[in-house]
Amino acid sequence: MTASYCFTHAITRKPAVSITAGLRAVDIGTPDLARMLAHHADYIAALRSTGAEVVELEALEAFPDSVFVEDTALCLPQGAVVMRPGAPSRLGEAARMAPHLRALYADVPQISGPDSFIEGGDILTTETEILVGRSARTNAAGIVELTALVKDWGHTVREVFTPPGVLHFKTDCSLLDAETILSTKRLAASGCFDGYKVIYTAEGEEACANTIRFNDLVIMPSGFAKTRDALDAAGFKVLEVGNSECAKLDGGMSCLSLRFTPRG
Ligand code: CIR
Repeated sequence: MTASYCFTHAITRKPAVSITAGLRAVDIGTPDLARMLAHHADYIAALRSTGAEVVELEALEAFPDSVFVEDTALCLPQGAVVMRPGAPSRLGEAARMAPHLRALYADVPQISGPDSFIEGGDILTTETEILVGRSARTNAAGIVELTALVKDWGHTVREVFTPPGVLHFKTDCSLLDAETILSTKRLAASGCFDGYKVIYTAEGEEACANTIRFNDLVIMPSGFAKTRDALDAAGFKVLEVGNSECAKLDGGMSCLSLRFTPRG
């Protein structure tokens, strides 16, 4: 059973021209749309190379950050939960994703409490657990609601914490296989991965913690040679994709897709 990283489907959304107005913690430059589109095409090709079906959605100009589709839903085999993003400019993205999930899933509940906020970037799903990091975007009410919605779906929801100053829980970690997590030292220090095997990002390469295990590949941002070599040495099949433009908006590999195997 490797449902946590073997997938038949992914959904992506084309970057909008308005991406230059995307949210960022620190302004380190305006993203170059042409370069971002080229990286995005490489990313989709990587997903498809594993045999998965990739649904490419049209750009949404009204939502500058809408390329980061991961934040709009949590997809499990039993159903997909539509999130309620905590960033006000992103709240409407979730409703734009819901019909595409309903086309593939029979069960698509949504987080609906007016005070509940939760973004997919704060959720790491393993074979048995759904770890949800409280953050500036995800609050306790959102986690309580999610817990109730997925209670019969076979995973335990565990609330964890996103380090201060870090956008999302998964900014600092990713699942590599059923028992192995790639993590920054600052995140793992909280003990949230006790019981899992942890591979640490190399010193100074914390920015590559957000990778994805997608079928046989670990897809990671290019430019982090020491961590890449460590993953390689650990036996993972690593593929690097350029991420310089999304990184200007605090986006990494997981943010760019929803990955799932719908059960119907
Ligand atoms: C944001 O601040 O919401 C976007 N600029 C980046 C979202 C990245 N998403 C993710 O890590 N799941």
